[in-house]
Amino acid sequence: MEQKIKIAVQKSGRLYEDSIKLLKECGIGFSNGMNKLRTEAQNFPMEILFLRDDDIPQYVEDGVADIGIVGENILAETGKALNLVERLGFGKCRLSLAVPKSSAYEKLSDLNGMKIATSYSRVLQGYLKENKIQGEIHEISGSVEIAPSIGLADAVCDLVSSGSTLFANGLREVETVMSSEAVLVANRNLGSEQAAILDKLLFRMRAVRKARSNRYILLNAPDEKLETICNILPGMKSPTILPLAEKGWSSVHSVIDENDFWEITEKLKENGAEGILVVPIEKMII
Ligand code: PRT
Ligand code: ZN
Repeated sequence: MEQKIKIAVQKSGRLYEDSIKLLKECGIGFSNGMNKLRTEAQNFPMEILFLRDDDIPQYVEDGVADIGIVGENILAETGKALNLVERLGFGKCRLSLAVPKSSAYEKLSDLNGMKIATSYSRVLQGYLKENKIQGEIHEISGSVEIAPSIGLADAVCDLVSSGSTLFANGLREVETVMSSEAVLVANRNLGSEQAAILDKLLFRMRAVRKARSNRYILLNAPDEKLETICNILPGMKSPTILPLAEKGWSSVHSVIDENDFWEITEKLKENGAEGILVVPIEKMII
């Protein structure tokens, strides 16, 4: 029988859509109808298991799944022995400490003696120990943000992305305990066939992610400005230069990082570039 890799992804929730989108952009076709617990890819040796995020590290450690997509916060909290294969750039958030707005909190040592409510007691315990703080941890499984207002705790340690939940509950974010994003994890003892499939998957994931953060740029430039313009453009190797029908002008093509987009296009314009076009890239193999 053909060997497959089993990947565990979140069944529903904040990581679900981006996980599915990433697999689909890797060219992996599968149906993921409601309430399905597992499905087989049609054109890639992969079986997809849909699970609660909290259970994913355990399943991967036990080898029920070979690999999984999970938040670093969950990985750290479950403390399972897994390989972190790749950061995936979505599901970004931070695990932070927050206190009521009225609190006199100024510095970390003010946490000494405080009751802190959290669902992340392992991570918090490590953080307090590292910083030599004696805090009292109250493990609760949900709605951590209401703990101070009902008198259950003096502070909370919870996940934050926009910060609006903390704000709505009259809390002030004071320290970041850890930053987190979705990561691809793998069992430490993958079979050689699964390891080879994982390599293929990684190759595709990197091509997809690289393409997402890059743009293809085309512009026209007078020939006497070509050298300056080529120096502004990073390019994969060097820009492509094609002569235009109009004498003394060339078309220049290159790839730029999305983050440098405005800076680069401004410089290009200042240096005589015209007709600048920027287009998305679907896949990028380098
Ligand atoms: O059902 P299952 O157990 O699988 O899902 P879940 O409900 O436990 O997790 P889910 O879907 O809420 O989150 C999955 C993962 O998404 C987390 O483990 C994080 O890695 C990541 N993530 C990214 C977040 C957030 N951003 C986030 N904002 N997880 C939770 N939140 C919470 C936050 O704690 C706050 O209460 O969302 C609320 C809104 O955040 P603000 O700061 O934008 O107001
Ligand atoms: Zn969960």
